[in-house]
Amino acid sequence: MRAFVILSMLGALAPGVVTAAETVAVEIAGFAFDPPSVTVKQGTRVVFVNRDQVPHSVVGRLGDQEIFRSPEQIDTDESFSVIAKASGEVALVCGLHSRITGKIDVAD
Ligand SMILES: [Cu+2]
Repeated sequence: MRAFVILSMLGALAPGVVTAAETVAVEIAGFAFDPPSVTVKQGTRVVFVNRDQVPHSVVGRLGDQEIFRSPEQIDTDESFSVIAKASGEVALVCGLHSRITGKIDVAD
């Protein structure tokens, strides 16, 4: 089961209608997720925004399963969104810089 729905890529809406109850922003700035850890309710849209002058990407894993992956490069001031559809602790990592890590806790 996919725990997240990829809502948009680089600002373009994905096919299908997906509604989010709330939106939480996570920036990638100074080679770190900011905030590094967020707790959200199911149905929340999480928007990742790259504030660095180099590209980043975002990969989400639940346990050893990859549940979402952004385009290979999110450029400066571009964003990528997912909607949390299931509960659990999602580990985040930049696909280009493995030292950039974070977490989304999706509460029931
Ligand atoms: Cu990166």
